[in-house]
Amino acid sequence: LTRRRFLGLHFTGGLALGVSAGAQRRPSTSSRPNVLMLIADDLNTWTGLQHPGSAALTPHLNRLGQSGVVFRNAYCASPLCNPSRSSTLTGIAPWKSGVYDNGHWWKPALPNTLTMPMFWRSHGYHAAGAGKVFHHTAGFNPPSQWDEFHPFAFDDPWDRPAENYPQVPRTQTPPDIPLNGIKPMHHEFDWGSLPKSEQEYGDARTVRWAQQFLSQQRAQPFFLTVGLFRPHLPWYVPPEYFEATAGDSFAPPRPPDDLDDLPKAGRQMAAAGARDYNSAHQAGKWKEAVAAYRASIRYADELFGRVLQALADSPHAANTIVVFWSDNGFHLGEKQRFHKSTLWERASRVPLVITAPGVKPAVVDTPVSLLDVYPTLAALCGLQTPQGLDGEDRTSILRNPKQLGGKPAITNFQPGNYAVSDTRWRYIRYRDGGEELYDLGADPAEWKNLAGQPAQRQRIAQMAKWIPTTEAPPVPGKSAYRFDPVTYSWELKPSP
Ligand SMILES: [Ca+2]
Repeated sequence: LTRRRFLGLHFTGGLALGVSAGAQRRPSTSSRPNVLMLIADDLNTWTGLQHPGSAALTPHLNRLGQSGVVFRNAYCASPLCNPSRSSTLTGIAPWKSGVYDNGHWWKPALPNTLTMPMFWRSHGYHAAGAGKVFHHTAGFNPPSQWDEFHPFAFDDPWDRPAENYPQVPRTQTPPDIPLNGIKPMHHEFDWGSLPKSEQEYGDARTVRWAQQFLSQQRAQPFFLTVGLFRPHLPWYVPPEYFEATAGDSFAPPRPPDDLDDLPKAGRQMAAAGARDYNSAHQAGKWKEAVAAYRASIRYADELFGRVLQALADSPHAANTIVVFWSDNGFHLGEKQRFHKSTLWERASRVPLVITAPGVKPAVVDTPVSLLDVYPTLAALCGLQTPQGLDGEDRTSILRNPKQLGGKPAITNFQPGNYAVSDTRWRYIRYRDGGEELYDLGADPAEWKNLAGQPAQRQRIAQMAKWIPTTEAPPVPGKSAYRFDPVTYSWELKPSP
């Protein structure tokens, strides 16, 4: 036995002995499992967890799925970084908090809310984070949330203006940017390999820090969150990942008439993400863009694999819950657009895996929400779920994976726009009353909007009942505040 292994056995064995043997760890926390939360950014369902055609991209996530519970029908509460992450990490739905957009700071809106790291800290855990956990622009990651936090290093500091990224050093844009050759370049829309070693990529740095963290023996249980920026744009990854996916010619089918049966609000939502898609298309590089996104998935998987290997090699392997999720999905041409911020499956259905000591591997089709992560992890740790959370404790599904939930999953984007997802049907209703209904059993890509069919009125009425009947008004936007990144405080400007 190596020393590390020995410590691992000692730690595990100490759980039962902790109280009677007078171990140094506090009895109230010594038997708690650790939590390792892994977060991907803009990773859609193109992993082996939900899409067999993508299994080769994600060997490490596939293995994680085989050792835990894969939620095939998991949905974000909002298909955009900040409202998704803020709602998952606070447990408060966007329509309750009013945090609907990336311009909505959650902390001044919810000053007394116990976020996930704060909740676990309040129960004696050491809360550590690395990379992108809360949204990555200034004002979303208060240092008060963490015992320790390792910040994310951007691969494109030249594209990070001071007002949003005061912590990023100002640099000149290198002359060969954009690497994809598509000009004029719009913010972040680029892909290629940067002239630096793999170890210097921002996500690789995040992962090295996490590996180091996991290798250490600890007196307290930990709540460790590791958030990668990939496969978020720009798709800058080392060349070996482009090479690894070069033979992967996967591209999503795009019927030319796909938008014809959408209501006006749906067509507007499609159009809002069309610019970069059109520019890639006009440059003859749509498939190259798809391949670059997939190379970024391949790299993210490799990095998550390193963290999981570090856990397996650590003293904590037998007593750590692992949860993996992505904040939202991503369009690669479906609905003739790129990006997120839609209520279709491509942007709102996400990967979600939970592994925990004593929980048997399973695949679950019951729809769940990322809002369920917080109460479910709390219950798995034996902690009283905080009051006022909008998600549900799903540990009963972990114990009985065939159990069908009674409720569909709700996804919101901006006030008044909602999607309702059950195991087979998806209903979308926009603020102006526009509707879509899809039979995912027959039409998983949501090409045929059935909402106009009289035979579907009853189904629509049943599904519409799940849409919140009251919603919080949007919180004040960034322009309403003076934010000080040094003291991490907000002051409402006087109304004009
Ligand atoms: Ca995102």
